[in-house]
Amino acid sequence: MDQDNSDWWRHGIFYQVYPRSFQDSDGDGVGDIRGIIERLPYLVELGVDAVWLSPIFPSPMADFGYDISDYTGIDPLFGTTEDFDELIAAAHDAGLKLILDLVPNHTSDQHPWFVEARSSRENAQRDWYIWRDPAPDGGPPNNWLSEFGGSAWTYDEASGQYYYHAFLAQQPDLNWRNPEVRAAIHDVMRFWLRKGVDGFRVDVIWHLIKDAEFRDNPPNPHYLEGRPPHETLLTQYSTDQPEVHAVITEMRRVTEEFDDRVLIGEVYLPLHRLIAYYGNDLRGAQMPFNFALLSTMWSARSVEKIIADYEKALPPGAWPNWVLGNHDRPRVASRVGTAQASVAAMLLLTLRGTPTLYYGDEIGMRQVPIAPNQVRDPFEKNVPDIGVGRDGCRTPMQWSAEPYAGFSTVKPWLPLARDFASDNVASLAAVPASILNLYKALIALRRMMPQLAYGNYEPVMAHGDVLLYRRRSMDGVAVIALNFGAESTAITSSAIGFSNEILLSTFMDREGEKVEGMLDLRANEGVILGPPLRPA
Ligand code: TEU
Repeated sequence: MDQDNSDWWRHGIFYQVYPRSFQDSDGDGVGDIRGIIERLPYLVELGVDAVWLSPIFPSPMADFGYDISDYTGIDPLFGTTEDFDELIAAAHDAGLKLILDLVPNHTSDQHPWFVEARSSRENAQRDWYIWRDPAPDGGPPNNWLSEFGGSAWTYDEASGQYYYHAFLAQQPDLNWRNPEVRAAIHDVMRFWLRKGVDGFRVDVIWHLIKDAEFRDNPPNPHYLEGRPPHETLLTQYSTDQPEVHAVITEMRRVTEEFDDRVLIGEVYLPLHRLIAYYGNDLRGAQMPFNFALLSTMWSARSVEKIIADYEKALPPGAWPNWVLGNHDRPRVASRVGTAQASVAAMLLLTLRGTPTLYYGDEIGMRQVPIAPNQVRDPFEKNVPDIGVGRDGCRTPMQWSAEPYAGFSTVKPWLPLARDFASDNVASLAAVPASILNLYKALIALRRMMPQLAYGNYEPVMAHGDVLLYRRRSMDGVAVIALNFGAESTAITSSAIGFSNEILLSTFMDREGEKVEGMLDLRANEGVILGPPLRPA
């Protein structure tokens, strides 16, 4: 199938780099841009197409870069503007697209815009943020809660008003009802797009517009004891307002002033609300992130249901996408277990829709235990001891058995996994059936078989621990059989449909095996079947 270049994000495989933890090049224990440049050959070898960087802009780092004080600069911790320009050029030379994190919902409280806005009620930029008078009792203007603990309103003594922050008090929300704010962020987008950036992952895009009347949020009847306190309320009035879609369409238009760019939206919402983020006539985000796999029960049946519901809910023409991990959620290898991490990899890379990999998942990195005195995440600091900490999934990439895992020459900002001496890129690359080599093989197969990238998704069955589906296009059919269980099992070939051979097993030892009559699956095994591949 011929695809023009504008389609790259549909067939491409995305890879999220958390810059603080990818590669330190200057010996300060924190990853940086030059480190990423050094590691581009690794990403090329892995076979991914696009790299998304979590924020690298100047920031007081109260939320590790999601509190930006200058949208068009580079934080010295990560390098210089020249380093960044070199990164874009090197990525493009290597055939990789580069996606930046756009954080338009809030700035740092140190951003000059907020410093201005805060300076007085009369300041011309006052309305760039969300200011409200105190309630009659002097308390916050309404009951909205910060995701990171406590009220979402902070009182500003000097001007006698509260400002709104969905996250930390150091992250005041911008007022997206103000056209000047929109124009300012559009210019930020143009600044990076002109430099050649291939698109944005837009942080908390469903938060941008809040209720015009600032009504109280209702209680959450499904609140579970032990969950973070902000979940005691629904976010009915503080997020996901109908007017947000016009705002996103404007952002989309800005990306379309340039060729072949992509807009990805971070959206944590139930499916029926999520799909609205494709926009009317698909004029919203091309890819509102689909996080369903992050929170599902890991069983054949619940995963099949997620796929079926998502496929059914997608608006006509909307392109699907799938995510197994990110810098906010526990590592997939810890959620589903090491044995199932390979099955999860095969699932991610054989589903219909663009996959986004999270750095380190390809070497099976697990949550790293964080001792109380090692906690860096402000969420964990503000809402301690209930397991919300995000440090454990943000630990340094394990490159080799060298000191500090080849990530740095000094003690890194977060602890390394204790098993890094055995579980690292260098050692796993040398083990033929390692998870790293499985990822490479899956990515290569997806590239060789257009039906895996573009084919229809056809459910076959979810029975016991087995999930079976087909991907079909004009190029042919692929059958995927995944065993979610720790026992071996067998599937009759009538379920598979036709005689095939095994193209790849998660154990990487059955390629070329003919399947007639029965397909045996070992415990925790997944296989891809199809017509024999013609040698390239
Ligand atoms: O995350 C938004 C978001 O939904 C998180 O608040 C999530 O619920 C939380 O991390 C618990 O898993 C984005 C960024 O990805 C996150 O790193 C930032 O801290 C947050 O926005 C604020 O910018």
